[in-house]
Amino acid sequence: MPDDGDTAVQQAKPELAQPPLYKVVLHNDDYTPMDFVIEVLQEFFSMDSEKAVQIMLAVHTQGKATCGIFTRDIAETKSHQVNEYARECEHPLMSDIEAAN
Ligand code: NFA
Repeated sequence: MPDDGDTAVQQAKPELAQPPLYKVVLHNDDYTPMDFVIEVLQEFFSMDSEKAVQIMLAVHTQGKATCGIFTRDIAETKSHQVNEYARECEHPLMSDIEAAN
């Protein structure tokens, strides 16, 4: 490329690095109704009812399960939205995020 006098000319990289990914993790509790958890998984994570039941039961029996894997901003936003919606509906359901790798 021609020299424009700028000493900080960047070379194009062949590809950008992949951004770090985060899991949204849903936690079990003794009070949130199963149907409410299924509704949350369908609405916030676009699961069909079969997948939502499967993940709800994994949380119920194993204590926690991953609902989805996203970039950090999207994972944080989804987790906040789930926690806020559960609180509005007066259920103790909680999610948080964990580094995926
Ligand atoms: N453990 C809850 C119950 O028995 C159901 C539940 C599942 C809650 C998954 C939170 C997450 N009603």
